[in-house]
Amino acid sequence: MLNRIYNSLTDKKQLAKKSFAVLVDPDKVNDQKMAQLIDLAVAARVDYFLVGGSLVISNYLDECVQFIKRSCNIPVILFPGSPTQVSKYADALLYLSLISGRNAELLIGQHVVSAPYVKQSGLEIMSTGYMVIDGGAPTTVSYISNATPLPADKNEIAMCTAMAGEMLGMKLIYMDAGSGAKRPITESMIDKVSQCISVPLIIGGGITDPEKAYLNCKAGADVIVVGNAIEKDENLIREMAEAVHSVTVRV
Ligand code: 1GP
Repeated sequence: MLNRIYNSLTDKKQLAKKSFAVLVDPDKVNDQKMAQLIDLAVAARVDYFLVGGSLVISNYLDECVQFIKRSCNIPVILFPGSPTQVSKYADALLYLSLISGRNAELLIGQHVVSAPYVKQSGLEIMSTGYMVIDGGAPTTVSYISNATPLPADKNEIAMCTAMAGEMLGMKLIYMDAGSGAKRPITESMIDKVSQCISVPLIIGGGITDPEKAYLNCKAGADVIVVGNAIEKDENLIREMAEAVHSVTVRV
């Protein structure tokens, strides 16, 4: 199995280089919008596109991924809200298990049902311990997952959850306050978790300004994901990418 994308993540982590990922929700874009986003992302040296959402209502997933692949060399990583969101045209797939919740379907059930289909896709599969952290208000992911988010001030629970995920063999940990979260994940939680795991740590949900992205990286995030704020102002791509890439050494 190919490990190209995962190796890029671990190589950057070893060099203390931070990555910036733009999250694209296929329901909210079209070819014209994608063309603009791609131009800005290429100019800003964005590291990855994440494509997916808790709900995907339109049929634009395959087209969206193909459009990105035709237009630039930025790798496309699927961030699926359900097993139907698999596109063979992407480079890799975050194989998410919701380890912060106790919903057996999202821990393992849906994986069992879709395993042959996912394998046949030929995608690089990156097992990911997905942790939904309380972001101050119900988000689509917290509702859809039917699982209680991890309390925002319980750093020790987050730490133990991430450690358990890593020891179970997960290759990435993704802590997410949910799209459009009122309160993004705190630096103290990121610090606590990042010190106890050695796999790359992805952080997203409610990050709306470059300063927050910078502080998250300083605290130990390896990849920053921004979706909502860029949907509102795509010029943020450049500022966010600059902020993330300016962090090279962890404090
Ligand atoms: C959501 O982590 C992502 O799953 C990104 O969140 O849309 O709030 O940037 P935003």
